[in-house]
Amino acid sequence: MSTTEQRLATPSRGREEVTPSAPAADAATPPSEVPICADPEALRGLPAEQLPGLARTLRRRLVEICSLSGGHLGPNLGVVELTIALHREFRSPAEPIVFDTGHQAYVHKMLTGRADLAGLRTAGGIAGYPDRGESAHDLVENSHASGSIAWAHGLDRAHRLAGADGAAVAVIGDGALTGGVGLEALNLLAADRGSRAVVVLNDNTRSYAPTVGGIAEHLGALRAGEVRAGEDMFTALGLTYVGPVDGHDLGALAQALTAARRAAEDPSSSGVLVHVLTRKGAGFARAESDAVDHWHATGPFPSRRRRRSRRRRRPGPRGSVRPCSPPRAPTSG
Ligand SMILES: Cc1ncc(C[n+]2csc(CCOP(=O)(O)OP(=O)(O)O)c2C)c(N)n1
Ligand SMILES: [Mg+2]
Repeated sequence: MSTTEQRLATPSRGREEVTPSAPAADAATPPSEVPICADPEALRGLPAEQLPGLARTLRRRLVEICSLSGGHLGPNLGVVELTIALHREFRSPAEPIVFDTGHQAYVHKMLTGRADLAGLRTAGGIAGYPDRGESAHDLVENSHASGSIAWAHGLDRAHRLAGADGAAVAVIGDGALTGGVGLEALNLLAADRGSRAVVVLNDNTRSYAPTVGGIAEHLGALRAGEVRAGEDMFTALGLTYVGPVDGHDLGALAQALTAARRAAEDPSSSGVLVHVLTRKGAGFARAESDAVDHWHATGPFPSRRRRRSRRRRRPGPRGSVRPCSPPRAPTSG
């Protein structure tokens, strides 16, 4: 058993206050919750002003569900806004979104027919990683880090050869980007003119621990404004660089992803890289303030909110799922 697997299997977290909130430290009144829309087409039709409320519901449910089953809570709390924005800009599954490693795909699952992550990480339940048997939106079954850029680029090439439209997206963390397979794929993508692959770099400055090395320092300099867009390593390689963008600002994300799509569709350009800044554990104080790993992975933990929620649920079901369309039935498992 790996260290992560051990942590996932062990009730490793003490009793805590579960108060998922808006991610900005200085956020004013939190928005009213909006039920989870588990159909990406309906999600694209939601008015933008409802999205902060949707993000709030997703965070509450992530905490409730992981308190029961354990899981990769910190990484998923960090990509709530990013995943919403990705599914609004790109038409999955025709425009595939490949999550690197796949440990941060819970929100993607919740927005694609699996709002309650039923039976997360248990036999017959929703898997902790993308699973082709669960949904057409899970194109790649992974768990191994650093492969997403090659996957997205390969899917993009296949689409172009078949005369199909649209982009293919890789969502890769700053940690996974430093893996050799990721850098190999970036090397090929940077010189492939006409590519419509978009690499979304989810930079939260860490894997379990802070990411180290020259790339981490370069990303830090971009974040700090010491290196400007255009002077970055991605542009130097031949990619189009978009960013850095606040990964918890839904408006800024929408703009950046639209700009990335436009650049990707330019036949004279090769791949595009969008540099997105997020915080692992965002919106859940205990995870955000955890200096060790920001709750990268947790076992089940006690949750007062869960108990309150359970009491409220009786006798009728508590609605966290928008009745916009029935969840897509899993094709198996
Ligand atoms: C080849 C390989 N090495 C190591 C791991 C263990 N692992 C799982 S998640 C993770 C952290 C990845 O960090 P990052 O890509 O920055 O994603 P984040 O968790 O920050 O979203 C690692 C090292 C793995 N899954 N595959
Ligand atoms: Mg990271």
